[in-house]
Amino acid sequence: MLHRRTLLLAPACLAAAALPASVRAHGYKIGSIEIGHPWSRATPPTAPTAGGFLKITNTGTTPDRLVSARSPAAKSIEIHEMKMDGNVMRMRALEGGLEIPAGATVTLAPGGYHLMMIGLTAPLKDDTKVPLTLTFEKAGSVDVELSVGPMGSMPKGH
Ligand SMILES: [Cu+2]
Repeated sequence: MLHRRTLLLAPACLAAAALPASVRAHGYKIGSIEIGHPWSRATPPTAPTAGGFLKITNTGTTPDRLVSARSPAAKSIEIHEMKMDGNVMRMRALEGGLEIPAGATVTLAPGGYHLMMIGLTAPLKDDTKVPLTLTFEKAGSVDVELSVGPMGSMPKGH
């Protein structure tokens, strides 16, 4: 009887062991839109802004558009583009949002497109999560969490 009980428990243990892996993958989905690994960086105590980075994939057959983002961690969030203007790097807000073409992945990363969290309510701390709501023109709104990494952290390749 004892042996049998052990066997019955095993699948539950396996399921529990598998859970952290899916949490680590850190992805979200709404309609045809998939959000991969949203992240940010810890900020110094007086920093007024922070960047938000993620991958957005449109698995559908029509284009969609990231139109807005909000978070309790910031007064407002703008969608920014970074571009070389001569030899000066400039940021500008994308007023109409960011288009996600059908079948494409758009990456928001340091040095390119990013979310600009403006008016932080508190400094972002390493190894915490920041709630974020993304709104797409067609797919609607999805709640995600930004994983906060160490100050100045960069994705591989930078
Ligand atoms: Cu910016």
